Amino acid sequence: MAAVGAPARGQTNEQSLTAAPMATWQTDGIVWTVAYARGVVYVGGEFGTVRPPGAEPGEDEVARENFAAFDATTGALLPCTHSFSGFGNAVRALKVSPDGKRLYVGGSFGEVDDTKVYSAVALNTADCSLRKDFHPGASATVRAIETTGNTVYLGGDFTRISNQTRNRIAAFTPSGELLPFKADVDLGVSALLAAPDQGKLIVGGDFHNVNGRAEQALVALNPSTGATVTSFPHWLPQRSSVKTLARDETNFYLGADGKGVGIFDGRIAGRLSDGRMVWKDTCLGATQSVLVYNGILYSGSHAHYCGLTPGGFPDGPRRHFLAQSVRDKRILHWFPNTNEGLGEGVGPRSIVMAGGILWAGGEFTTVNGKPQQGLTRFGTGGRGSAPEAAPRLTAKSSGTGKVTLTWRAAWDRDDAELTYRIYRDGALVTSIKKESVEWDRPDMTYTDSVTAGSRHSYTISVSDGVNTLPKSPAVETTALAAQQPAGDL
Ligand SMILES: [Ca+2]
Repeated sequence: MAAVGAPARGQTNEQSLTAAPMATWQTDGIVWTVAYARGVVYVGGEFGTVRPPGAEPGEDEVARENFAAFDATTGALLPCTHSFSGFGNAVRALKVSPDGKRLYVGGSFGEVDDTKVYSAVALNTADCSLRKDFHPGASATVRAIETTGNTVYLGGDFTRISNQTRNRIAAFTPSGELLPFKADVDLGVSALLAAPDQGKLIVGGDFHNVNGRAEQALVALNPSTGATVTSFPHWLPQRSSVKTLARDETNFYLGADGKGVGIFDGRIAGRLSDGRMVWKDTCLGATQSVLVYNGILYSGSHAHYCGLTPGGFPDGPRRHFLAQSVRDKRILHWFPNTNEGLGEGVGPRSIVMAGGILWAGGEFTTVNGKPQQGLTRFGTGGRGSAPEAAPRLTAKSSGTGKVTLTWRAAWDRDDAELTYRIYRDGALVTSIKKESVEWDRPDMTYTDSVTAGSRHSYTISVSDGVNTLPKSPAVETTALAAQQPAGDL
């Protein structure tokens, strides 16, 4: 079906995600973070209720205070619930331990149910119970969590945690004891990525200085001591911050959010081993979340200009999801979309792969133009997304017994190549394949041969191979009659 995952447009990959959203519960507010463990998707944010797929705001709502859990496959709401309240009333970060047994929760809150806590706790995924041992107590918002088997890193805006000074980053044992790890970061930490195999903890955020040295929004620290291991000079301009980090075996990937002129909003791939840049795209439209899956870098952003990136698009409408080849940053043919929605209006905030299904949470209130708030998901299989913008035919005789039909190519969210079928008086006369994208819909033409002077009715349909749009309204025309040779009287 879709070309996502293929090395180039036009080739297919059965494992590709479609751009057709699966039925998903909704929230009545912003989703900041999504995480996956053992068949369950956990969702955190700023909301008070969730409601079933298709329900309008206020309809069939179920109370869930800033935290909810769903079956990753069926999408069903699960009974796992805790109420996160107080302070900023927000869950901003969720992270599952490598063994899937613990879910770490960070944000800005002062209570979980009736327990006083300060902006970071842990749950047991087996029974959703609140752990009694992990209560670090942060002085301000926790925005990022990362965990290896034996260390839990918290990043955010805090300057004190567990009654000790820690400037915006701290490390704990899984049972909540503060570790000696210490780094001085001058502004907020938004993203953490552990690479213990490389002796690194990669840190992203709004900062300009780490451990007394200029470091713009990105630095790699020693995972035990917090000492600076790798700097990334000139990777990011002053007004860009790193919002999100992900990795595969050899590379790490960041997504950036810039403000003002001359900023960087796109994604960078770097080598974990030596910190060398592998590629950088220059799309504009801030990136909020990235993940790597089967050789594809998925991102949530509001990209509106990707003109200098292979497969990219000229300045225009905002596209809130992208899929790129991890090898060469090429933008692949997968274009589901959301609107901007609530809050800052940036669309998706967080994406996670959950058993082969991509879950996305954010500020949006529509997906592919239809009402759907806060959450959505995309899987493999099914029928995929139907072509958009059904073509309309124009028919004109172009010579004796000739009728030339013209139309503009349609486009499809998860298929580059579409098939156009032309019907004359209800009978198929030709079938033409053509690649298109939303921003490049070529004019197409077909010349039919008929009896000179005859009149015919034409229609066109477009198909992605699975979904076929209804035939267009008919257009009628009369082919020119045989011309009299000049002077033949
Ligand atoms: Ca399709």
